[in-house]
This record gives sequence, C-alpha cells and structure tokens, in this order.
Amino acid sequence: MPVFPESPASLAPRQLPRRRHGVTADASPSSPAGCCLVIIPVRNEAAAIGRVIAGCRRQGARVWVVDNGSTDGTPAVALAAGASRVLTCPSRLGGKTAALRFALQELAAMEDIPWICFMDGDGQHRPDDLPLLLAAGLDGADVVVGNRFPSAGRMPFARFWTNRLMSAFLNTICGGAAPDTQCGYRLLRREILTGWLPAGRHYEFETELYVHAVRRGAVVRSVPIPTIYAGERSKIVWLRDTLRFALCAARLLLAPARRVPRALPSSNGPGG
Ligand SMILES: Nc1nc2c(ncn2[C@@H]2O[C@H](COP(=O)(O)OP(=O)(O)OP(=O)(O)O)[C@@H](O)[C@H]2O)c(=O)[nH]1
Ligand SMILES: [Mg+2]
Repeated sequence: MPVFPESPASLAPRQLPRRRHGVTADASPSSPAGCCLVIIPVRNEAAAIGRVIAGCRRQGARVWVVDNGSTDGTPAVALAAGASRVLTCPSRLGGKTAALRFALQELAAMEDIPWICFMDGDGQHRPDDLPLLLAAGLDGADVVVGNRFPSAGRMPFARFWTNRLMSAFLNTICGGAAPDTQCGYRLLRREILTGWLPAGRHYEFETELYVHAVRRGAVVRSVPIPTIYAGERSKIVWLRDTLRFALCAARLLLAPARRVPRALPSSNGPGG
C-alpha cells in the first residue's frame, strides 16, 4: 500500500473542489490520487502501456492516453487496461508535444480536476511513485518534477549529459533550480496549465512547460524517482531532436522573460 501524508478520507473534501459538471464514473474520490488525471502520450507502446495504466488505476487516478500514429494496437490495449479516454491526435505529422497539446485542448473543456500528472507510457515511470509526487504537491508545491539523477548511473551516457546540460541551460534562462528539467514524470496544479499550450510538436514539451511554470512563479519541487532503462526503444533521434531543442531554447531565450506575479491559489490545499 502506498504511504500517503494523510488518510484518504481526510484529504478527500479538500482535494476535490465542487465539480461544475459532476463526477465522472471512473473518478475515485476516496483515494488521494482520485483528484489526479494522468495524461500519457503514446506511440507504439502496446508492450508496456497496459501495466502502466493498471498501476495508475491501482493508485485511484484516472488516465487519458493520447496516441498518434500507433500501428501496434496501443489504443485497444490502453482501453482494455482501464484508460478512461484514448485520444487520437489528428496531427499525424506531430510527435509527443503535438499529442499533449491536443490533450490539453480537450482538458480545457472537461470538468475540474485539481492535479494533472504527465507520465511516459514506455514503463520508464512507475505509477507507484505517484503518491510521492502528490505528497510534495499537497505539501505546497505547484509543480512536482521527477529527478532521475540520484540513480542516473542507469541512464545512457549521451542521455545523461544531454539532460544535465539542458537542465543547466534552462535553469539559467528562467531562474529555476530543478536538477532534471527533462523528466517527463511530473505533477502540476491544474491552474499552471490554464491558458497555456506548447508551441513545439516533438520532444519540447518538458522544456516548454518547465520554463512556463518557473516564469509564472510556480513553486517547483523535485522528488527522486528511479531511472529505468530496460531495453525500451527510444523514439528520440539524437541529432534531429537536439536541433529541435536548440530551436526551442532559442525561442524561449528570446521570449520576453515575463515573470508574472504569483496568481496561483494558496498552496495549502490540493485543490487550491
Ligand atoms: N502520442 C505520441 N507519443 C509519443 C510520440 N513519440 C514518443 N511518444 C511517447 O512519449 C513517451 C516518451 O517517449 P520516448 O521516446 O521514450 O522518449 P524519452 O523517454 O524522453 O527518451 P528515452 O530516455 O530515450 O526513453 C513515450 O510514452 C512515447 O510513446 C509521438 O509521436 N506521439
Ligand atoms: Mg522513454
């Protein structure tokens, strides 16, 4: 059983603000993660997505999967495993960020959910760590980012240095301090996402969202998570995606560093 900062029952009333459109059938308000929607981008992850979703459901979270271009039956596996929605991104040309952008557009029209979690569907992020992220959120963070560096010995050499250098660069341009800005496993207070959509289409999502959150004045906290590389096939193409990152970084560097006053709800309660 996961360890939570408080009992589920004592958290439920604060966690679940009054829903404007009612409670959906798969919400689990009695569990801490019941206030959390996990959004998972997937392309050809049929081998891993079932256990990732089952793990999220065990935590009580509801799950959306957003696919574009899978040819291995990933959407059917996701539905069978308990995803409440499988979205198909209409932009076949786009990648992970285009898919997540599409999910965020859908989210804007949906009922109120106080916490949004992003997680990869290839098995590199453990749903069992969700309570850790939630605990940090409940403790006052607006954004909780996984930090793989304490166990980064398991990270491939090139990926280790790319993540290190990208994180150092991004923290310099936006004034943040998270050690692992590229980690796709992160939890956010929903308000952080209000009115925001990423501009890129590929692997820029983590970069853009991190800079947006820090510049918005969010309280960002990192929690250690295990580094998992178990033979999954990465879809990153080093040269192509490094060039895309450079373009994204240049765009963020040139964007006016608007550090808007903190306009987020009090960090005391999960629902604000
Ligand atoms: N919808 C969608 N998801 C994608 C696309 N490309 C990657 N993903 C998903 O995004 C997540 C992360 O992709 P990976 O290729 O593993 O990237 P990564 O984890 O940052 O890189 P590694 O460290 O090499 O594993 C996985 O769940 C992928 O299935 C895409 O084009 N569309
Ligand atoms: Mg991966």
